[in-house]
Amino acid sequence: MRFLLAQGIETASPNTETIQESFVVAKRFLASLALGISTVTLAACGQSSEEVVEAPEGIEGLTVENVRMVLAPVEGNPAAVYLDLKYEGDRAVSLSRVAVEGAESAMMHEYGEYDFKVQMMEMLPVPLTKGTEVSFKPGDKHIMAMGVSPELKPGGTTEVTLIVSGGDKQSVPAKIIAAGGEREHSH
Ligand SMILES: [Cu+2]
Repeated sequence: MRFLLAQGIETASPNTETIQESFVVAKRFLASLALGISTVTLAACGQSSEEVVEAPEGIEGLTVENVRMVLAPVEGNPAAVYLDLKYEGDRAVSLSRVAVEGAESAMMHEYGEYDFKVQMMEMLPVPLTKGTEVSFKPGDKHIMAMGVSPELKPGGTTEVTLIVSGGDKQSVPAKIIAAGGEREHSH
């Protein structure tokens, strides 16, 4: 500060108050920088799979039934998972992510009109409030599982995990059904 204001006047005595002030400002600036960095880190953590693994098991008030995975006619193509869920929890949450054991990735899809055609699109998180009932069914909402392991065979079971806002999750067994066993998932 002194150097900027004094314009080369050598006689100006060091103003310790000003120096301390700038020091405080600098510290605040650093603190806000640090805050910015930690916010970014937290946001990144929200996306990590570690969080899913560490999240507590079970979502209070959530019932998931009739869970089945319909394999694609061609091995390795995406499979569709259907289920019926009911939420009776007091805390409003939203179903934001899904995972399917034996699949490299999974996402929630629904059909909607886009570009004058009815097609599949990624689904927004599903709000769950007390009394919510949602059916994931053929031609409607579904979970799409990509990179399905050939070890998942009709007649077997796998595990589907639903994850809500805040990281709570619930895993349920899913029956594996051959393509054509139920109306297929078309891509
Ligand atoms: Cu789909």
